[in-house]
Amino acid sequence: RPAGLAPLQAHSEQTYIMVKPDGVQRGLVGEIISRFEKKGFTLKGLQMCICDKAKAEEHYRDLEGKPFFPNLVDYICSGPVVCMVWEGTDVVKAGRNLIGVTNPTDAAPGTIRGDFGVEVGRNLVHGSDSVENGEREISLWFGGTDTVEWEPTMTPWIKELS
Ligand code: IDP
Ligand code: MG
Repeated sequence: RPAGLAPLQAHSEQTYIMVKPDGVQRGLVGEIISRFEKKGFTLKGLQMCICDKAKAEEHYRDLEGKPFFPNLVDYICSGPVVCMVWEGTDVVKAGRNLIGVTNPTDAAPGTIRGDFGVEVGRNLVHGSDSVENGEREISLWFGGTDTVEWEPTMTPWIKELS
């Protein structure tokens, strides 16, 4: 930056992204990770687990009372999920753009749900809807401990601002 100009701040933040059981069973884990990697985001946490009912209910607590809630909890607990923390500029919003809208029927081609999904109850992947919910979800799934501090050497080729 030229002298005298304050450094500009990029909106670097983290989001919680999860490949749901249908995405794992359909062999789309690599595809989904690849889309976030190629976009230029940084993987800061990665683990696999089988979710229990209590955790699924906590994760989706804002949707408790919806008619589809019991099926949603069963779906999320129906097989292994791949849990990830991704970091980057505006990654919460950009991550949801990569994923596509909730119903795969309406999701644009080029998005994960638009390219691979058919029904709202099998929409392959989760992404946090706000920075605050991202923080809540990361601490729920990662306990705040299992993420990794690192910075890719290519960062200056992805981000003008730091
Ligand atoms: P999002 O995943 O796009 O943020 P939310 O409204 O937060 O969408 O809903 C969480 C999840 O609940 C969805 O991804 C989908 O799996 C499921 N879901 C949402 N609406 C419906 C519905 O109308 N029928 C069945 N499942 C639904
Ligand atoms: Mg949501």
